[in-house]
Amino acid sequence: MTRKGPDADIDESDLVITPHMDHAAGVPAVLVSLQRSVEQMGVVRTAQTLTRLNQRHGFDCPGCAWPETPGHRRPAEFCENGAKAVAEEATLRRVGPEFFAEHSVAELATKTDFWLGQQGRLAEPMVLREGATHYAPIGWNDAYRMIADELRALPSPDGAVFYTSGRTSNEAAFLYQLMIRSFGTNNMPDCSNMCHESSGSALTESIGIGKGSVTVPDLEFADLILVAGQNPGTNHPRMLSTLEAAKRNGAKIIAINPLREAGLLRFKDPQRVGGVVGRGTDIADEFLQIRLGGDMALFQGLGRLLLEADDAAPGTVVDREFVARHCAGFDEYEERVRAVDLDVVLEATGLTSAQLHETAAALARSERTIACWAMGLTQQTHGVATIQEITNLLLMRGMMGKPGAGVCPVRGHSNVQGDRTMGIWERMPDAFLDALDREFSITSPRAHGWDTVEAIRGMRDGRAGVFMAMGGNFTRATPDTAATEDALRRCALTVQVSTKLNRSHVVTGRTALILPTLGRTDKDIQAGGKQLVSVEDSMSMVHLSRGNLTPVSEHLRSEVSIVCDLAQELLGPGHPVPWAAFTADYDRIRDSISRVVPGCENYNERVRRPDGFQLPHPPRDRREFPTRTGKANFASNELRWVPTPPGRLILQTLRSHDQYNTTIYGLDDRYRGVKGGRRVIFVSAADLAELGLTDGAAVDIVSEWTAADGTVEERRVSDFRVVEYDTPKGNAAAYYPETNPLVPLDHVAAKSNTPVSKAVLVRLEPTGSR
Ligand SMILES: Nc1nc2c(c(=O)[nH]1)N[C@H]1C(S)=C(S)[C@@H](COP(=O)(O)OP(=O)(O)OC[C@H]3O[C@@H](n4cnc5c(=O)[nH]c(N)nc54)[C@H](O)[C@@H]3O)O[C@H]1N2
Ligand SMILES: Nc1nc2c(c(=O)[nH]1)N[C@H]1C(S)=C(S)[C@@H](COP(=O)(O)OP(=O)(O)OC[C@H]3O[C@@H](n4cnc5c(=O)[nH]c(N)nc54)[C@H](O)[C@@H]3O)O[C@H]1N2
Ligand SMILES: [Mo]
Repeated sequence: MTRKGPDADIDESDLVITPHMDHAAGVPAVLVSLQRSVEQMGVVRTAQTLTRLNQRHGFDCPGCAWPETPGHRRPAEFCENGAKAVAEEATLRRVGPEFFAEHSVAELATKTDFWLGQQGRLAEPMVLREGATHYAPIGWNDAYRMIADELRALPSPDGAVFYTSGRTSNEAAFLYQLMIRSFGTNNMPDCSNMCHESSGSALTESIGIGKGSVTVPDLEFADLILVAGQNPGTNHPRMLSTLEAAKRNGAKIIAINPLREAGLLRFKDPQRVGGVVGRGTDIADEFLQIRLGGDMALFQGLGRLLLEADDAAPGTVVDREFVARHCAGFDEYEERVRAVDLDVVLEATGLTSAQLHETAAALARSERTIACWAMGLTQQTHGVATIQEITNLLLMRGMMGKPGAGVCPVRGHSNVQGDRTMGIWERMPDAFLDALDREFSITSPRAHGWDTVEAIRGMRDGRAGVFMAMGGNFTRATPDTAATEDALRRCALTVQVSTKLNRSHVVTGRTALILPTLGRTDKDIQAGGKQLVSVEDSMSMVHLSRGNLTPVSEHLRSEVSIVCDLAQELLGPGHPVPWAAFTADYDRIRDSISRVVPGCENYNERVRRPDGFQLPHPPRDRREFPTRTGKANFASNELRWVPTPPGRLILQTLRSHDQYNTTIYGLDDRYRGVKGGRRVIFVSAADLAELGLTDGAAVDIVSEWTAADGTVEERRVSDFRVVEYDTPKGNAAAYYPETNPLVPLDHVAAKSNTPVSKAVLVRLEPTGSR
């Protein structure tokens, strides 16, 4: 199917299913990059953007948070999906006042996420007044006044919710949290709550810092790399070049995933001759096709086998010196995993005993192990414990704070990690708030605020009246779509600072504002001249990003300027923060960051070095563990896994190859062989036979959730096509965000409160059978 123009919407009858592929990238990746870029931006802008993407004097890719290779960037330091992310942002299509005059909000609400996104860049500030059917233009100053008035009218600052997505620059994020805390609340949910919060919670308890401990050179030096719960071929394609380099250096790679994702099997690097004409590089040496939610059992089982291997040859497996010097809690951990029943592990994981023993042997042999993971581990009820178990394995082997070894949570949004560093968190530590207060002579609130799930509850229950989002698509990204939409509709005012049209603009409070902003690719000129922003990647490297495109509309404002102007309106002229000076010259913001944010000393100078600078990470740098015990903690967790009840399936909700979260780039999930549609559910042949369904059948997916009071709640999405697929029996997969209505708001991970998007209990009913 060729791609349709912006006016076409999805027609699911165009769906074509072909066998899924056994390799990622190759020549088609280059062709798709160019085709999508030219379609959206034309030839000139395509050349202007792709040559500067991820280059030292260019801009940081608005796609994923995978780092550039320090020192030796390649001429094309981007991937197919990075090119799509850029095309999507740098598109020449525009959504201006004429568009909103033509389409009522009610009509827009019937459109798919794909159609909404394809309309183009938001071009002017717009308001939806109470009772109105259409958005109308509004001046920037009037918009700021409207927000400030609504915020001040709240009974308490805690009646406001300020969301952040992960594309916001460090400078904008720092000022946004400063404005919010000056106003008086910590209600700062962010996309991270739905993403790597489980990694942050787990690692903070285990090693004292919630970030990864490795760099790209570490990965290239490792001799064993685990890639668990992650689909890098689609979501972090540049990681495949790193994995390929590691393989060339002799590393073994073990993939742990219910789906045999193409990028985990083989990579054909389109920038190398061998990748174009040759067979490419095999990525995974072992593929553990695990059952959904079985990872905790796997890691505990491996823990037991490693201890037994050490019994057989004492001192060869457990790094006794590291454990004695740097760790706490080993005895309790040891006692627990020795008692793990390996039959239960096999049942929970669906793996064979041979696979388990071979993996344990590889871990025991390895001198430099790295564990990488993403949403397959974090978005699970026991995600925090699972990540602690994988960390336990590394600690036992002393795989922390030495070259080629450590933990590697692979972040999502390009600056989600930086936003946290800059203070976007509902639970920022007091030391940070103290420094903020000292720098600006303000008094930040100390009571913790709401995360994403709590914010939805707060709005639903009438405890919040104003919702503001710095980017993202809260309506669609969050679980339990019906509950979230209802919650937002109860607000007096919803405000979206956005680049592109999405569903959060059409499911609104009684009054709604759209504030169009510059993106990463756009030139940002302020009173003090051309401005630069900075970002932090998944490996704690902080560097500059310089947009160079002429914005598609003169009405766009930078996120920094939006925050500063709103803050002045909201906080009044006598406020001690120099908002106007900050907008004029972002160096001034960075000067403040250097005094407030730990590790950012001398920020302006260091961020201008060729590859920027790396933030400190005590376990990585010095084998120091700033935990409560002052040591790396072996966590001891009761084994949990997710059995599939009879007649039911456990559903994971995941990304296709042609989307960025809620932004649908196109309808070609190429590697999985799904084209022309998105309403599909992948089910194993064994389950189809057992459930009496056939490939191609139309089904409703019904989720079942037992609430705290014992009642069973049902949620339903209709008319999904069954696709027979290679996934473990008892498991199924379908795309996010179409299946978000199925994820119960209260189904969250222990400790991190992350929605459990990868283990939804469902049954399938033939569509129309009710
Ligand atoms: N092109 C593109 N790039 C992106 C994004 C995008 O949407 N598009 N999103 C960005 C963001 S915000 C994020 S967070 C990342 C997401 O990156 P990923 O985490 O790779 O994204 P998902 O599509 O959710 O894929 C989850 C993977 O985990 C596997 N999995 C699911 N459940 C389990 C389980 O229980 N155990 C194991 N071992 N595996 C499991 C799935 O089969 C799938 O391969 O990507 C970022 N990059
Ligand atoms: N069921 C299910 N739900 C999930 C997930 C899942 O795997 N399954 N994944 C979760 C994860 S990992 C994440 S991170 C969240 C993502 O949640 P979000 O970050 O809220 O969602 P996005 O789809 O990335 O947001 C896209 C919108 O961001 C705006 N935007 C893009 N660039 C910029 C910019 O530079 N500035 C501003 N101001 N706006 C911009 C555009 O208007 C665009 O429409 O979703 C979560 N939800
Ligand atoms: Mo994410």
